Amino acid sequence: MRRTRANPAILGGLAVLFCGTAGAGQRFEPPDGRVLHGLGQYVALFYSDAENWQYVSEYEQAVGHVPLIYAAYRPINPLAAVLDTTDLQDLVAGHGRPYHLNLGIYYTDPNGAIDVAAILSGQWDAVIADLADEVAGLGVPCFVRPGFEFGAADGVHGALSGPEFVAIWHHLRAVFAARGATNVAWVWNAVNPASFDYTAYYPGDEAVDWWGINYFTVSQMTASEQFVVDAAAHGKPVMVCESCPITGGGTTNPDNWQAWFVPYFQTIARHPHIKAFTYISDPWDRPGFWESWPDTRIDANELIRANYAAELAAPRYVHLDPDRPGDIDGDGDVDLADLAGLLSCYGACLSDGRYDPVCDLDHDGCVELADLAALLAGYGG
Ligand SMILES: [Ca+2]
Ligand SMILES: [Ca+2]
Repeated sequence: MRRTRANPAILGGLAVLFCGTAGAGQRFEPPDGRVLHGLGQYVALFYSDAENWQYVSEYEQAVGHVPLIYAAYRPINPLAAVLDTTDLQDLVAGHGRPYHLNLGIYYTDPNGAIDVAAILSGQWDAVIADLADEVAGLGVPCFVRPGFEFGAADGVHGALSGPEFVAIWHHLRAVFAARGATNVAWVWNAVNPASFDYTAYYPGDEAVDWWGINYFTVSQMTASEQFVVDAAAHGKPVMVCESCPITGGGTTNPDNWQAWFVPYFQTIARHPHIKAFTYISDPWDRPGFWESWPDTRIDANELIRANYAAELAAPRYVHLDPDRPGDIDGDGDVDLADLAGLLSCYGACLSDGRYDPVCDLDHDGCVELADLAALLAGYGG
């Protein structure tokens, strides 16, 4: 392996030549043509820890790949925070997988109310600072989505006005910045954005890294088209933050492959700037949980499982597989274009805007010689 002995300083120089091939967009944005594979969701109030990891294991076995991103939630309302037992460190480090986090941050108290004045006057800052410290200590990319599902009347944070939402957003960012939480991409996550003026809720291009959208029905995919198109106009990649079929029997009905999954993956393919998705593979109908929604576990029906696994076998999807090949651009081979892609983020770690999880082949938080060696080991393949 003659090439693996190359001097890192020389490689740094080469990286300048190839600058812009990968890692050149928003925080943790993969190269064009790649889509980050995510799974949801960890809800401590609904499942025991053991039950949750059973679902994760079953999903990974059914799909044949480990998702790169795993979704969880965290309240910052002091009245609700004491009820939440989600252990973020355990999520990313306790199961042999350094999952990247898709973290929904919610503001509501146990009665669904949000005390905006308390947030903006700093009364929640201790909780926010604790969360920022926790996130900073995780050592993995964290896609945080504060106040997710804002604006829409049926959204989790639908009670907030645009100015309130924006003010809280900037307040959170300031506390995170003060605590040195730099391993964060800020995701502006809407649901049903055609039902309200979402522009009134926009914190601004400088304060947002990704736009986010949730798809539970096909009509939501259709009605959210303008929002997705607008993201591209702002130069932002889009994450599908929460998604699964909640009509027609979920994944227990094989007809939902054509009815829901086909338009779902067509939507992702039609918009190349949709660069991440999180599929929620959950038994929603389990007694005591979200009983009116169906089972959406990907292995509930064999036809859906097989088709979903075949879709995710395409090289454009980015997994957390331990033996991930060095196909940085996701075109099915490992060649000079992939070497150029990796070199464009060579030397970058999590706090560096050039860091790209696609290039970090060994998932240790930095793009270094070990990643280059892994790429070269499969070069020409
Ligand atoms: Ca390639
Ligand atoms: Ca690495």
